[in-house]
Amino acid sequence: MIQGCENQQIQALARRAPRVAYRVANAVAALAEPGTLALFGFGAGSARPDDPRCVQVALESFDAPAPMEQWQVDAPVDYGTDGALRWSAGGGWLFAAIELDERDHGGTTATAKSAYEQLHHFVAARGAQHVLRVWNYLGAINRGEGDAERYKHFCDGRAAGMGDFFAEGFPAATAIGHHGDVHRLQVYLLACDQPGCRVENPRQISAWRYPRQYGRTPPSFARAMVLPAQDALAISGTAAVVGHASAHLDDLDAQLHETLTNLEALLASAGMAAGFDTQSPLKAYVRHAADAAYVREFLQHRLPGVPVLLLHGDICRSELLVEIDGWRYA
Ligand code: 3EB
Repeated sequence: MIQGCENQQIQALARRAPRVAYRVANAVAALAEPGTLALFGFGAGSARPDDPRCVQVALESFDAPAPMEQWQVDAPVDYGTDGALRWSAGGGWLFAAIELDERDHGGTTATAKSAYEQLHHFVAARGAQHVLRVWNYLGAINRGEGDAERYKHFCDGRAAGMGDFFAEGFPAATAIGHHGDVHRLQVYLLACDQPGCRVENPRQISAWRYPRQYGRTPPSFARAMVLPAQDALAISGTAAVVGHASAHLDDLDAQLHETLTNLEALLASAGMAAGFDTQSPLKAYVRHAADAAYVREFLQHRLPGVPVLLLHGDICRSELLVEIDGWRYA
């Protein structure tokens, strides 16, 4: 039994976790494969077929050719659009994505609020109401000092747009700064008709309890989420944060070690065996392009065989150089 999930009823027909893989493939062919729930391209040059299941993430990949990320479920998939939302659904799973331009909504806070309102109203009207995992990409995330930083405005708007939808607990999440059009906010999520189980990291203060120095509105996310069948852990963006403090300023190698220690602590907290494997894809967000080769070598050495997608992105605290998120299958 996974620690902290003792009260969760494991349903006889618990939903098997979507399979997540990185691959270099033809996008149209990948979309035609059975059960494709979502397909992600990375960077401005990535192909983006006009299909609601496709997202062109505004983060450049350090690999050429850039792999795509594909999510697949064991069921037929429906898909469509609903206003600014694009969605797909199958086998109890729901994918929803929204992209907004801050100039249309009156700034960073209002845009994040609108994105979250639209997503939560859409999800609330569907069978799959349990939002397990959210990804957020915004431009110039560290622009502005202190409370004026764009990330802080994003946190305000996200919390306002969520309302009480996450009163029982936040989803796992990632929030990263992209280098594309600064006005563009991208948010996408994975929801299910069955609940997951939130996991926190005993080495870290829960983000929603961060002290005031990190902003007016603490970040609204759980450190990880066990999926309904307890067959996978969705891991939030994880960096060299210990307690509430950023550790190892200006030391990439030490931040990487601390991040891996945090990832292992999360696996232990979820009651999972240690380590990552060839089935458990991770993403590493690297602030400085010049650090990409070091991060790649470090992870190849420490996590041999683990699929890692290296992306150029800014971590939401300006002193953090790298962040890792991803999936660990049981
Ligand atoms: C941290 O541990 C690093 O605002 O959704 C990680 C994952 C971080 C998600 C978010 C922020 C978010 O506080 C930052």
